Amino acid sequence: MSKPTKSTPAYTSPAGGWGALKSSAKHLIKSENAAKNVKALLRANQPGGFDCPGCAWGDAPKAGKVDFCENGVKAIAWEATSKRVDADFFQQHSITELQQWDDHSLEKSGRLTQPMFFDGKNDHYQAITWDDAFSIIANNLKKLPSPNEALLYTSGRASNEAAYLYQLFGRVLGTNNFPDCSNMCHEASGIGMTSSLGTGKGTVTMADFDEADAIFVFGQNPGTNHPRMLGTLRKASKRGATIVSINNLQERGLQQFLDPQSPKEMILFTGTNISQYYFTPKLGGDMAILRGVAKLLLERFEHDKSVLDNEFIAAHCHNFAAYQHSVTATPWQQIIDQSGLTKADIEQITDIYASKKKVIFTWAMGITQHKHSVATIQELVNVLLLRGNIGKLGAGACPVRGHSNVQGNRTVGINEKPSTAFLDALEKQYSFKPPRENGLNTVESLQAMLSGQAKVFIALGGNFSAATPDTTRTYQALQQCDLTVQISTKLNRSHVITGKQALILPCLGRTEIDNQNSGEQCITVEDSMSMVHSSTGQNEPASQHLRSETAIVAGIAKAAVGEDVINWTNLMSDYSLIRHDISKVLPDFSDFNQRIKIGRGFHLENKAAQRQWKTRSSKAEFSSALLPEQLAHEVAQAYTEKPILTLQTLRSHDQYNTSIYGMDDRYRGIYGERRVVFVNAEDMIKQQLKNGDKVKITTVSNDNIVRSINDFKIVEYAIPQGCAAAYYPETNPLVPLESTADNCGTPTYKSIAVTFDKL
Ligand SMILES: Nc1nc2c(c(=O)[nH]1)N[C@H]1C(S)=C(S)[C@@H](COP(=O)(O)OP(=O)(O)OC[C@H]3O[C@@H](n4cnc5c(=O)[nH]c(N)nc54)[C@H](O)[C@@H]3O)O[C@H]1N2
Ligand SMILES: Nc1nc2c(c(=O)[nH]1)N[C@H]1C(S)=C(S)[C@@H](COP(=O)(O)OP(=O)(O)OC[C@H]3O[C@@H](n4cnc5c(=O)[nH]c(N)nc54)[C@H](O)[C@@H]3O)O[C@H]1N2
Ligand SMILES: [Mo]
Repeated sequence: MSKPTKSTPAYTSPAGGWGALKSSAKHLIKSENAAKNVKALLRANQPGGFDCPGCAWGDAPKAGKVDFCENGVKAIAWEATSKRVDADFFQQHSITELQQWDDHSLEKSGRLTQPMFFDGKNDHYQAITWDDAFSIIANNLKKLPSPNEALLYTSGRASNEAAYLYQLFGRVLGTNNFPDCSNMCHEASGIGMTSSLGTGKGTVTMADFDEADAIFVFGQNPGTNHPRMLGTLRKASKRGATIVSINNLQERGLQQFLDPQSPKEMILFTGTNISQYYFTPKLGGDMAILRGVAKLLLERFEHDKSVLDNEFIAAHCHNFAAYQHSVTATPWQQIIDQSGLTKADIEQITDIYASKKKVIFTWAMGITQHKHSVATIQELVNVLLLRGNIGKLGAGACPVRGHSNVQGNRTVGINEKPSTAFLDALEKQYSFKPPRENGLNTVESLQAMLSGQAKVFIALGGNFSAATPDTTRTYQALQQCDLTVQISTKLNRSHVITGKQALILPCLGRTEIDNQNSGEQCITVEDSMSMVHSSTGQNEPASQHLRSETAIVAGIAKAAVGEDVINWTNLMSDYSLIRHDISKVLPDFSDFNQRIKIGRGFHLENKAAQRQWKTRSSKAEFSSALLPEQLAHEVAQAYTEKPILTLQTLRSHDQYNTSIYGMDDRYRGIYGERRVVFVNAEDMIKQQLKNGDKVKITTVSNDNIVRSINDFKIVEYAIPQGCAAAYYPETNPLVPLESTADNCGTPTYKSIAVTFDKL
């Protein structure tokens, strides 16, 4: 197990606690709308209130108890700012000028208030009516020789209703080109789990966390990205469950947490220890750890038959023999080299795992954004299967989603590779022929734009230009489009990196009241535990010109494909009609409108959790992939003489993806800056670098493209040798477009081979 080194983060208080309260208060006050925000917060994640737009962690089941966190406060305050980006703003600032602003300054300018058009001639966006905006989109779409030259991106904040209408529009138009943020996020979890378990979703609910004997947290930083999960882990830890963290960095939130919602802890200033065990592998080393655990379990099984759940394996699993063979064939030296842990560490992990009856594995981007992510997720599942840890209370697989409704978006059809069953259901419900060939994912969409095969880009939320890899080429791709359209709440990079023409369509946020012809509307979302619940905005809209995402999608659809097949006007006037349609197309949503009225909604059935396997063999599949022959730095060594580090790109405590709330990363001891790179002391000596030195970081690749970012400050940090870390999106220019996960297409944001040049 890793010992804290001399360069452990400067933050020594528990995560949460007074630091979190102080920071929440600061962000509330800075939002200049403090009273409104406090009122809004009390409605977050409550029956009749709105679903926090912060993250996709499940809700605490107790109604009436406040259920928000420091970073939820930031998300809500960020949306409810009193600042406005209106037509005057765009008159004052040209697009060329705005391109020079940093991401923080762009978003901080405030909420977008009215539709704006860049006509390709004048360097300023100009006000436009909604109808004219819809006509411009329709004309551009109609001009395309094929509907497959259109790309319909979705970020995971859109409601189920808006997302459903959006995919329906695309399919009536004739394309399955639905690149989405999932392609950059948990895609590998969906692919790996579907092949192994027949479901792409987590198999646990909140009730399982109350029963688990042990919870293993892989490649995830909940203290920042899912703070409400720390409440769940705290509760589990307090009742004696063992929590094991496996993370490249020693994240503060995974060590100690002081719950700001516990008066006793706050007054006594005594946090709860979260992880009893903490292991810090090399980047991309998790599959090797898991393979080591499997190897030990199989060895121990020779003497002790209780080590594996034989009955479960015999009754429910397929391909066990092939897996055994693959495990036996994996040498220990490879396991140790790739994981960066010792054999004793792996023995200890195995001891803990084998001594617990009910175990949950959770994971996030530290697992999903590597070249061998799919195989790693399949190995997580393999190890769970060995001891029957799927489909019993207190056990299971839990990919912790990112955006608050990214899981729901997929459920209702945002998928470039839709299932035949889903398309059949659409065809039956609406009597039209949806396109059957697969569409393009995020990286493929960029490639299609670059090669001139895609010309119109529409984004339902998000910040595509900043979130995607290979920034220089991404910009070029977008700039080659005839038209780029952004449906957004706040100004961001994607509004100023435009196609030949561009539209900004400003929408209501999750926290705002949504009035349509039939009255006030609620929307629905699905969290990481597959709980579907309704969300009703409370705040007055930021501007009277805003439309809801659903109404904007309906407006585009009506102009582009007319109302012969679908009556868009009708559907947008009353969202319960959309939910009615969803219940017809997706059987799991039967009685949708009724079921969301009860408590905090309903659970979507998960067959794997009931030990029914929707796989080819109708059993849970052991996957027998071998460990990768080489990791990123080993591959890169052939292309340079210089010392190579593997860089992971991650989130600071003061950001939500590309939305930069502030310049601090409290738990990692960083204040007032973001252009920093965390490096191990030994590597600094090897490269003759000192704390505070400025470096140029360059990607090592063999494609003759130079990818460099300048002016990054070296920070000595407790990180395994050979690894480095820096914030996204500043580092996105380093990620080659072609560097994607095998069988999945997710950019390898967590393992980029780089070199440093001292400036
Ligand atoms: N406040 C806030 N909340 C958020 C977000 C946000 O930006 N801000 N983003 C949302 C979204 S879309 C997502 S997807 C999630 C992201 O949630 P996370 O996945 O927690 O996000 P990252 O910051 O990318 O952190 C990755 C973590 O994995 C570790 N790690 C990296 N590589 C490896 C590895 O190879 N092995 C292991 N074992 N660990 C590794 C890193 O040290 C880090 O702790 O959060 C969601 N919630
Ligand atoms: N290097 C690197 N790159 C990464 C990652 C990484 O770890 N490293 N992580 C990847 C991951 S996991 C993800 S999910 C993607 C995120 O990619 P995206 O989802 O595309 O990006 P966000 O930054 O979440 O989008 C922020 C913008 O969304 C808009 N917005 C906010 N709320 C709403 C709303 O309610 N409705 C609408 N219509 N718009 C809204 C605002 O205008 C805001 O500027 O980034 C990926 N990129
Ligand atoms: Mo994400």
